[in-house]
Amino acid sequence: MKSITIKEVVLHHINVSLIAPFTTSFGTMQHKDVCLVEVIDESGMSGWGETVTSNEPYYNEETTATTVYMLKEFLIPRLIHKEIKHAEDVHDMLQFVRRNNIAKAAIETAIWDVFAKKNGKSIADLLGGTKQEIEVGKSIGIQKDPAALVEKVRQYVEEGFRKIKVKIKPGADLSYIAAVREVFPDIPLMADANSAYTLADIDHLKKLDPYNLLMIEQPLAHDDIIDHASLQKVMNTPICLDESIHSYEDARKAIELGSCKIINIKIGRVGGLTESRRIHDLCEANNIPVWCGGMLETGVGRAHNVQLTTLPNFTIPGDTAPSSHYWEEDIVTPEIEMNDGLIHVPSGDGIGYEVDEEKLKRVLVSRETITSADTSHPIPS
Ligand code: OSB
Ligand code: MG
Repeated sequence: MKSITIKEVVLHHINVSLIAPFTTSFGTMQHKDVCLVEVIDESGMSGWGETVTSNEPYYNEETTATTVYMLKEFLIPRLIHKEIKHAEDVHDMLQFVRRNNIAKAAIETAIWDVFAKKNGKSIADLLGGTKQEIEVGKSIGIQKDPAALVEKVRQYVEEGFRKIKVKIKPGADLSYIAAVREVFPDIPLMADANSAYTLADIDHLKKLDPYNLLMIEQPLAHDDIIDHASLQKVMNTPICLDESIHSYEDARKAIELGSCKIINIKIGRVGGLTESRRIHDLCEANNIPVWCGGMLETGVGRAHNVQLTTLPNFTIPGDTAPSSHYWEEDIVTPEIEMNDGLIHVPSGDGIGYEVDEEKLKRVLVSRETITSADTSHPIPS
């Protein structure tokens, strides 16, 4: 394998608007600032990553602004001008900084892209991915009433999505799920609570069991794995963890405790592709199916999700819906497209999609280029 050395990093600050607001139990998202991280190696080759945050720290503790700060003050200074033998090594090189996983993943994934391109392979090939196409599900935000949700579900089922995920919160749960199940008794259906409940809601949550959901995602606190184990003992519906899993170690403990039967892997939340694959492999060895979650990414983050999902234990359709479900125009060419509920994995090197300079310009706020390791902080070597 050919190693790489980063010559410079370009931070492309963009501002993008979703085609429609997306509501979860923690709030509504529509406009967001995103930082696209372009690493350029000594031969002039580029790799791309994305900070999959939003402007507010409501999903986890990071915001776009904190990821940019961490990148500039700590993460880029640690990596720039150093020989990187394999993209796999970057995760450990960044462990001197605690947490801040979305910031770490933005540059780690960009390095996977440039490393794969340098070696003439796709990221999927380098990871050991086996699929030519991946199954896609649709995550639907909280709607104004159950009837509105049923109409959305109808539209997405007709479009061919292989799984429907419905956001829920107290006051918008049982009646919504019941309404969908009445019209669609057999579709693969799940609910995502984004930590909106506590153990005091056990009896209420158990009322979801008769609806034959594929799973309920993150019903309890964002930092919990103990109460989820208690809940899983009394609920038939499989629990899937999202917010609680930041690392291989978190996954190992959750599996050991019986806190979940399924894990949602998000590249950003776990700090990159290397850790995503480790969690995938651990889950595979423990008969825990995984699927790839989404963070309303632009084409760059979405492309990385497609590459990761080619690994064999991603047996449940992910949240990687096509570009047109989020943006009037995505920033990559071709856009990410779905046919019959499947995304065809691109054959090109790296992330397999090109960032389109003309499209990028239309959402660009500013660009900054970092060429040195200068920082006022002591950085380990
Ligand atoms: O919990 O999976 C989540 C979006 C933003 C933050 C958290 C989540 C989500 C989604 C959307 O469910 C998934 C997508 O379509 O990208
Ligand atoms: Mg979730």
